Formats: sequence, structure tokens, C-alpha cells
Amino acid sequence: MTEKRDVANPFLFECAWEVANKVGGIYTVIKTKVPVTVSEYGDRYCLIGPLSYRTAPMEVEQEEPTDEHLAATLSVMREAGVKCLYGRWLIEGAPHVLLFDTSSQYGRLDEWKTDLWNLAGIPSPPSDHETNEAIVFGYIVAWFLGDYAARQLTHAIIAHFHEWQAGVAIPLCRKRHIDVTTVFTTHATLLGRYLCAGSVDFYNNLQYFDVDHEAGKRGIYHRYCIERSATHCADVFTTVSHITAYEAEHLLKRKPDGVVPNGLNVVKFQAMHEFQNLHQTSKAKINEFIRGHFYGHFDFDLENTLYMFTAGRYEYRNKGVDMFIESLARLNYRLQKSGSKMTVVAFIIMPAATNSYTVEALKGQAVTKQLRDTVTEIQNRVGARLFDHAARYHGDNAPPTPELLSKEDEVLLKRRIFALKRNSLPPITTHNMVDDATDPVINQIRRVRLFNHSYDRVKIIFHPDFLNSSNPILGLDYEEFVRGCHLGVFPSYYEPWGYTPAECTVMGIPSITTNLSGFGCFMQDLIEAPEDEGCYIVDRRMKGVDDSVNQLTDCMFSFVNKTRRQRINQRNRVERLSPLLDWKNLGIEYSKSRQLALRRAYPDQFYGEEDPHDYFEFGGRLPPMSVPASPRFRGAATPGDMGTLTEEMQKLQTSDYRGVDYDEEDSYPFPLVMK
Ligand code: G6P
Ligand code: 1S3
Repeated sequence: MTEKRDVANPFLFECAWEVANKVGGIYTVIKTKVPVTVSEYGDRYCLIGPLSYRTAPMEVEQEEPTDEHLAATLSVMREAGVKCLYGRWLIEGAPHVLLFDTSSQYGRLDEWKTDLWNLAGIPSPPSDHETNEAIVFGYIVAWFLGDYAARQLTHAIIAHFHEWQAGVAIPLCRKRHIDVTTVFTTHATLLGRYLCAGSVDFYNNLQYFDVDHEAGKRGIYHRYCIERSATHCADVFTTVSHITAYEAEHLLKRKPDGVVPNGLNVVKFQAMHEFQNLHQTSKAKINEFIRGHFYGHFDFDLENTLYMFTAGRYEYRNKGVDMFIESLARLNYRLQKSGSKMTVVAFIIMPAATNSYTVEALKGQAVTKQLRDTVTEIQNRVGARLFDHAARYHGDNAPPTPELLSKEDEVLLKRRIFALKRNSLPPITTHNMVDDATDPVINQIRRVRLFNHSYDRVKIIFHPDFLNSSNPILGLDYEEFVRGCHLGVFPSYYEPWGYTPAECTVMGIPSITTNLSGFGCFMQDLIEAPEDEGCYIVDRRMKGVDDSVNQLTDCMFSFVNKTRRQRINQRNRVERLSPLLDWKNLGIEYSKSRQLALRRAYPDQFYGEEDPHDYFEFGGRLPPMSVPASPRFRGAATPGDMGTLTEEMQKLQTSDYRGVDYDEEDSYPFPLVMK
């Protein structure tokens, strides 16, 4: 390796399938992290992703590279037929971005697949499109990095890859001895996700799974090989939470060097009441939808109605939808028994295969809109009549009030009211499902008989699509919807991080999550009594399923019994936790992982010198964070514990992620045995 590269001002390429290409949570990670990364690297930072001609024109402004080496590399690659787009990603921070069109190199797929087998022993079946994409993308990225690193010889280059889809380039960098240092961050493990979605007792058996066999049984052996090879070939390996670090150690067979928790770009309002006002205005929009959806059965008081929701990728068991629906049924029973005047409307927002909106759902919005329009017309006519009448008055005595509602208006109004009559119950879903008979969510709702009857205190609405403000039904953007709700419920079984409750927190909306989610554990580690701050954590480790369901039900029941004043106070407390989730505080974990990568690749440049970027000088502790005063924080915790990185641990001869010596498997940061 060249020893002269400048390690104090390295170049950073961050590569992920979700760069300028929204698929799921990784897009949020990358996009929200950009401002802090740009502030650290400026023009030395460039993201690399796949080129989608559908979304790129909206996301990226094309420009010519000013870096001569980059320009030369791209020119060589273009001459060889690689299509790419270089420019600025139009998001906050406006970073450089380089998108490669994988289809421009599909002609070389077989050649590269053979090479991958010869080089790394990674097989690839012919018909797995996602894997084919990952291979072509990986080969193009490695080609780019190899060419660039051979031209640009003055600065160190860090190549950071996220998730297996971007992982193929890592073994290639290693085998080809490309002079870059690599970081691999995984946001889940392939096998973990598959195993949890089945019916295995995942956490109690983690160390016993025959990983190759399990991956083979599920038809993902080749993908697993890519993930595992990226994990082992990277200079630094990180993941997003301690629970996933533990999982990765057993399923990918490498202990992560540290944890890089996911942050958000927290926008603070000037005044506290602003986010409370936003809740009020967004709630009014949800109210409108509810009036339409429940037409003909709209017999509950919106002033005493609470909106709860769950949202995310449609993974029925992993995201805890099974537990949510069961708990809603128990909540319904308890509210009925206690004679509560409150109504809960529970939304499930999870994209699934659908054909269209249901006629009933569309009709509900249409008939209530007609009613509203008619009332507005009548209101105008009544107003005009009143005005005309008052304007004619000249004497001292007030004239008798005119007849306000004309016969025609009365008939019109009756017609609209009659149109609200309905024989069916308000539907439990807004869309026609492709697999209605087998859909797990619909079937469980049927099983627990939550059919939106008048006597039900818990109503349910399954919206199997992303939210969008231009939708004819529930026409709100996701953020607006969350702000209008009262409580987010995410009782996940498999959740490496869990952005949904984190997003609730920064918007000042209380949420429920579990101690099997990265986010839940993170909050539990940092705050002494998270539930006092509106961040409820259901125990899915030490309790049996039934007890966890009861705990979740208790939690929702006590939330429903809060007064409006208590809810307002709680929202204030939740919102005050947002600095904990701000990239301005969490970004340092990424900095530390990059620093470690540089140290590993260029040890001589660090040996015996004072390093101005030495993030380890706090002994694994961050300098004091700016945190709100009231929550009680656990003193010892640090967000990512990157300070316990492997080398540091070797020095200390300890073996955990936190600098405490755990000898036994089950003395991990959390108990392993579950009921
Ligand atoms: C916000 C508004 C208040 C409103 C309240 C409703 O706090 O600023 O004016 O009364 O929301 O809260 P609720 O929990 O009943 O939706
Ligand atoms: C993954 O996305 P998911 O919903 O499939 O990555 C996210 C970002 O790190 C993380 O929040 C989530 O828990 C993982 O599961």
C-alpha cells in the first residue's frame, strides 16, 4: 500500500443500494446523515448508488466532476460502456453523488458471476434478479474504486458500504488489493430476518443455528455468502444496534467492531407550542377521513377519540402486527367493560399487494364530501337571506326572524342524509387486497372480530399502501399523519433499529416499542425511566407472548385513560428527547468507525503520533451531549460504544461491546433466556 496518503483529509465514498433510490429504512439513514457527513468531509464526500431513470431526474442535478482524477476515471469507464450520472443529490447538504446504470453492464453478468465464484467461492443462481443486480453493481463499483485509487495517490480513501446489496465490491477490493480502506455496515442480517419471520425461537437459539444449512433451506445461500464475505473482508464491520451486533456475531460469524445507531435530522421549532399546533391541524385532517370512513356509523365523539397506528414494511410477525391486533382486541374488551367513553381508531399502514381502493371506502369520502358541500351551499343561502332581511330593517323594533331553511334546502339536506344510510359496517381495509383470503393481517382482524361495530370501542383501519397527500383517501403525507396521531405502536420481534418510533419521538408523539428493537434498547440504555418520557418499551425478552400482549394492552389502556392535559404534557416530554436521536450527536459513531478503518489500513501513519481526530480519547465515552434537563439519563451509556472497538478491547483483554468483561455467553449486555 502507498504510505504517503494523507489520512487527516481522506476521501469518503459511501455506497448503498438506496442512495437516491428509496426502498426502505436505509434511504432514511443515508439521506438524514448527509448534512453531518458533508460538514465533516465537504467536497471529499461522494455517495454511490444505482441509477434509476425513474427517480434520478427528480433527485439529482447533473454536473461535471471538478476532481481531475474522478473525471478521468469516469471518462475511461464511459468509454467502456458504463452509463452513469454524476452530480449533486438534491437533498439537505447537496452532496456529490455518482449513480451507475447496472443495465449498461448486464452483458458482463456471466463473466462476473464466474469471477465471483473463482475469486470468493460465491455461487449465484441464474434467476435471482436482486442478486444479479448486486453483482453487477458491485463489479462496477470495484472497477471505479480500483481505477480512481490508482490515479488519486495523495489522499487516503475510505469506502463505506451498507447492506449486502452493496457488499460485493468489498471482497473484490480486498482480492484486488485496491488501496482503499473499507467499512461495512449491516442494517439486519438476511438469515435473521428470515428465521424470525418463521416460527423459530430466534434469540434463545442464535448460537446454535447451522447457518449454511438454514440459508440453503430458505433459498438464500448465495445472498448469505455475499453478506458474509462482505462482513469478513471489510476492514471495519459495524451494525446499527447491540441486539443486531449480537445476532451478526452468531449468524455472520464476525463480532462487529462497534455500533452506529441511526439518527435523524432533528429540526427544532423556535417555540414549543408549534409542534403541538401541528398535531392539532394534522389531527383535523384525520378527523375528516374518519367522518367519511365511518359514514352511517359515525356515532362516536371525535373529541374523545384517540388515533393509534403502526407502520412499516409488511412483515407481519417481525414488525409485531400480530401482537398489536391481539392487544387491540383485549383493549376493546377492557374499554367496553370499564364503560369508557373513549374510542380508539387503530391504523395499520403497511404496503401490500392491492388492486385498488374499495368502492365502500371511496363512497364514504364521496358522500360526506357531498354533505359538506351541500351544508356550505345552504349555509351561504341562509346567510344571504339573513343579511337581506337585516338590511331591510329601518325601525326601532327588531323584525321577526325569517324562516332560515327553505323547503328546497330541507329536501336537499334530507337527500344527503339519506345517502349516508348503509347496511354494511365501516370496512376494516381501504383497499381490495390481492390475497384477501390469505392475508395475515386481515385474517387476524377477522379472528379477533374487530369489525368496527358501534359497540366496539376500538375501531381498526388497515391501509395497505404508502401514505401520500395526493391520495383520494387518507390524503396526508406520512409525517403529517404521524403528527396527527396520538400514539405509535411498534411491538416488533425483529427490528435491528426501528425508525418508526424514533420518528415519533422527534415529532413529539409518544410510542410503544420493545426490548427486541435496537431503538427500544437504545432508549432503555440511555434513559432511566423511558416510559415516564412517553417512550414505552414492552418486554419481549423475559416474558412469554401472552404476558407481553397483556403488558402492551395495559400500556394502551392507561394511555387511553389520560386526560388531554396529560397527553399534551407527555408530548412535550417526548419531544425533549429528540437531541438523543440527532445526527449532530450520533454522527460521531460513524466518524469513529472511519477513523478505525484508517488506523487499520495505515497503522504507520498513526503510530506514536497525536491524532487530532482521536475519537477514542474519551475512553469510549462521548463528551457530554446537550440533552434536555428533565429525563434521568444513565450515566455510563454511550450511544454507539464504538469506544469498545475490537483493538481497544484486545488491549483491555475484554470481550464485549461495552468495556465490561463478560466471560459467559449469557452475560451479554442483555439476558438471553426468554420464557
Ligand atoms: C395540541 C394543541 C391543543 C389541543 C391539543 C389536542 O396540544 O396545541 O390546542 O387541545 O393538541 O390534544 P389531543 O391529545 O386531544 O389531540
Ligand atoms: C432495516 O430496515 P427494516 O425495516 O427492514 O434498516 C433500518 C435502517 O437501519 C432499520 O431501522 C430497521 O430496523 C431494519 O429493518
